[in-house]
Amino acid sequence: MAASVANYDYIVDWEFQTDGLIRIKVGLSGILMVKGSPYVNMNQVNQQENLYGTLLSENVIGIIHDHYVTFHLDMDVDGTDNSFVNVNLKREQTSPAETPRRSYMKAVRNVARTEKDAQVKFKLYDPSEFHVINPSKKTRVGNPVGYKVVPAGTAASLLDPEDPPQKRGAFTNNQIWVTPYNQTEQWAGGLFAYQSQGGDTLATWSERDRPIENKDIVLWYTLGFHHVPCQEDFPIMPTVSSSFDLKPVNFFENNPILRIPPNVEKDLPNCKASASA
Ligand SMILES: *[C@@H]1O[C@H](CO)[C@@H](O)[C@H](O)[C@H]1NC(C)=O
Ligand SMILES: [Cu+2]
Repeated sequence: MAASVANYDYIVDWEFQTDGLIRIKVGLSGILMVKGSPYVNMNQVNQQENLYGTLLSENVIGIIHDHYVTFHLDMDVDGTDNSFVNVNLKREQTSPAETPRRSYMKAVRNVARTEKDAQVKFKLYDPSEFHVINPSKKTRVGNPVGYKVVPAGTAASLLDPEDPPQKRGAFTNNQIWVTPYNQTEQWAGGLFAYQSQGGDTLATWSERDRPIENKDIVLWYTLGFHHVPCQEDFPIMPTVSSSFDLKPVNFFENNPILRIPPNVEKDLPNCKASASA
């Protein structure tokens, strides 16, 4: 799907792979937001002066900004009643003289009971996996079936939380949120985003801290991009892309692509130029 939103085009691809992985890709292209400037060359700009952007061409500055795309993922893993599990990786310290090793790793599973347990900010040095499981469906060896959200490149807002645009866009305050399914809570920015003072956003809904364990839940994932424009972005931008994955985690009994027949030419869509001639 391609959505034209103001000066940008957002290309959203959903790839359904044979191993059960779903890759969601977002590509940004379009025309930069620019401001006019008296400058025609950087040698006119005083060292002390901040342009809040980049001089892209004579008298044209591309301003620094960011982009957020929030996904409303109405997860139903093997049924509607699911739980969100933060699988937190921790360092385990060994005792002195026990072993030459000093440390190893363990995974601590925290099942989110209410909405506030599922407000997630990403931290490289306190890593987690983010699983959506069906607690009442188990594999042969007894693991709950699940799918995990696997983040890739993303960005978090630098604005002051009380800044009006940030209150309006408060759904970017966390990268992951989980809410109980509610038909009227469909758009992260609320129903009237342009007039909003932040009273009807994902952030205000989540503050109600409703129960989300073993319920019909919605996982919200926000993909962000900071954009410091450069000359190559002008006058029209080459595509900037990022993605995230939904990946099976103990959903299948073993690797699901084993023993599936290989693709042969007759199975593939016929896209040859000669076919349409
Ligand atoms: C559903 O969402 C609307 C809008 O946020 C809210 O007024 C209502 O209380 C919610 N219902 C439940 C059961 O949480
Ligand atoms: Cu941009």
